[in-house]
Amino acid sequence: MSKIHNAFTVLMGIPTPVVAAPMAGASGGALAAQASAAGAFGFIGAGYLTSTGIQEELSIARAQLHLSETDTLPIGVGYLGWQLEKDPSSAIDLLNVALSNRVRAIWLAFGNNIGRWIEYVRSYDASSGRNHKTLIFLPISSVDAALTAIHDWKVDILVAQGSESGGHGYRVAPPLLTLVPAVLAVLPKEGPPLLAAGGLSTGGHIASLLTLGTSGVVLGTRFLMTKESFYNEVQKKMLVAANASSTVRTMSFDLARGTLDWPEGIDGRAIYNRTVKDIDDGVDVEIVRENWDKARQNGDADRILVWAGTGVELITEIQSTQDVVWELHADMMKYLSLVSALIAT
Ligand SMILES: Cc1cc2nc3c(=O)[nH]c(=O)nc-3n(C[C@H](O)[C@H](O)[C@H](O)COP(=O)(O)O)c2cc1C
Ligand SMILES: *[C@@H]1O[C@H](CO)[C@@H](O)[C@H](O)[C@H]1NC(C)=O
Ligand SMILES: CC(=O)N[C@H]1CO[C@H](CO)[C@@H](O)[C@@H]1O
Repeated sequence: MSKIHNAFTVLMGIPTPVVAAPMAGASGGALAAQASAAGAFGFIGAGYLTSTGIQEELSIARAQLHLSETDTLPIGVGYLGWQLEKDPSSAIDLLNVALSNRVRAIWLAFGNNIGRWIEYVRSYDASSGRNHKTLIFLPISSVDAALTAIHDWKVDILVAQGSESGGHGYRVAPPLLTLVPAVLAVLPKEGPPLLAAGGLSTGGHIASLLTLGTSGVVLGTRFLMTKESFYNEVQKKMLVAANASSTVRTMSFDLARGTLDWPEGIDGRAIYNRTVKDIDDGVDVEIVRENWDKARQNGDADRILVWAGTGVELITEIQSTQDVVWELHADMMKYLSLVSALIAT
């Protein structure tokens, strides 16, 4: 199999410049392990998990990858900054689970104090007897945020997250085709590698983002639509049926489920349904909350929460994670050769 050779794939030691995004409540050890086993790089979404829950997912990944207790784990763990910031002493426990498992990478997002967690990861790696570097992935949605990540925090991999993205992100994020060139214009020659996230579903998408100058891509929604994701049958059915007009950026579901500690300026892209309509129509939040909770127990598509990016329209089946990575790789290669064949000599 031919592979992609660039700063990102060389740094990670992988053939396919694709990352399966950390997805709170959706990506666990099986999804992460299968993505990495197929030649991409997978993340566990630690989001709302306890340290015991994170350890369970890491053990699943370790078993599926046939690795011993002391081997480096070729997957990452993604944390929500605001969850860590709720209780800094348990935050250390949450981070230590991943660090003591020697994961290859940690993803930090959506906090007011991200620099503090980056410093903690670096100090853990610097402790005596440890011979392991944990790569720091950081999503950004503006040039200002990119400059802080590059110069103040010296992150290892930068992720440009466009407004097309499923799940949480910055309400005022520009579309990817605007954000990526703007960030590339301020990116120093010596890195960090830049990845693109948001609305990407196909190998053609990946080829076009590589052509634009990124070193790889991050896909969430495409991996949500796999056998390994934690979404249930009703949610997966909704994803299969959804089109590009089905998603909206909203705070309705956070209001309904009571997750309101996100930093300023964040909302999330999800499939539009009655929960969104009720909030837009000014229905009392307590009533929306009760209805949402009932719907969640009954699997009622008219009100449940399904995060999804705009690229959801293009995917109409649930596949295994490995099949998704292989298909993306083969299609990406096909598009890249088509593009190079355009040049007349
Ligand atoms: C169900 C779901 C959960 C997500 N959870 C997280 C998370 O915990 N942390 C995070 O930084 N991003 C999270 N994201 C956003 C992803 O990191 C990524 O930026 C996004 O999925 C890319 O857009 P796409 O879904 O259109 O591929 C989530 C996305 C989805 C769809
Ligand atoms: C897209 O899906 C929405 C429901 O999510 C539906 O109302 C609309 O008709 C669909 N559009 C097309 C072109 O299929
Ligand atoms: C009011 C409204 O738009 N309801 C929609 C909620 O989502 C389901 C599943 O996608 C649709 O079938 C409803 O029409």
